Amino acid sequence: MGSQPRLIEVRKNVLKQNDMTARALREQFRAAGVFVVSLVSSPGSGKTMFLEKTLTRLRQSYRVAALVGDLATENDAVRLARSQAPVKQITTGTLCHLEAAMVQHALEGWDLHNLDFLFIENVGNLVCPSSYDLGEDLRLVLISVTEGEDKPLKYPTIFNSADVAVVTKMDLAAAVEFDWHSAHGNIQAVRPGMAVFKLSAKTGDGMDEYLSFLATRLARLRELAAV
Ligand SMILES: Nc1nc2c(ncn2[C@@H]2O[C@H](COP(=O)(O)OP(=O)(O)OP(=O)(O)O)[C@@H](O)[C@H]2O)c(=O)[nH]1
Ligand SMILES: [Mg+2]
Repeated sequence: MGSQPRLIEVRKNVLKQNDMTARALREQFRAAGVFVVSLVSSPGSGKTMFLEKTLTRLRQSYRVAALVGDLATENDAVRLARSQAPVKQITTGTLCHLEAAMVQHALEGWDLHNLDFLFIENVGNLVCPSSYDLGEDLRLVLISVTEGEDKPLKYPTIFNSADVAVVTKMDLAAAVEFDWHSAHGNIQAVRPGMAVFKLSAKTGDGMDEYLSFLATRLARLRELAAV
């Protein structure tokens, strides 16, 4: 009982420090004109496969790179590197989320002016990453059809901290009797008006719409910078 207020105080300070670092990162990203997207989801939703396809497709027209967080392995960085884009792994040890300072550290030596898009795959977790700003322009939350339509209702904080949602593994929708209207309704109940894309990273169906959305957001960023 007695230790609880102190724990809350320590947590507040950690978050405050993270917000300050995230603000510095955001300024750095703005100055370089790079559009930064972070990806959050539960373990195994398909972040890495989706990101590998995204990097491969965008690389044809844009300069792209990625950071990827994982507790213990470098597996995802190895997979993402198949896209030929520059990729760096951040291993968090026991931490279930990335923090702004880890992103800052991982970017040391990278000239952000040479990039159009930077992607950050967070550690697979639907709870921990929600309170940690990474300085990103867009936070994207993924859910896959195999997880159940109720996940937005059960994990509202992560959906509230995100800007767009992607429902992936649509190629498996029929097999698991996925109910799109229910899932979409639950996302809207938690975060009214949120843009939702449905796609399959495996087959590529639905990727075009999402990729043009990203292109539009980058163009808007560049227009604002030119004013
Ligand atoms: N059928 C199908 N399988 C997919 C799709 N996307 C990913 N998968 C599979 O789902 C499994 C998990 O995918 P990952 O990309 O590793 O998921 P992740 O979210 O990066 O996982 P963590 O980093 O461990 O949190 C793999 O076996 C993928 O091949 C998809 O669109 N369709
Ligand atoms: Mg992954």
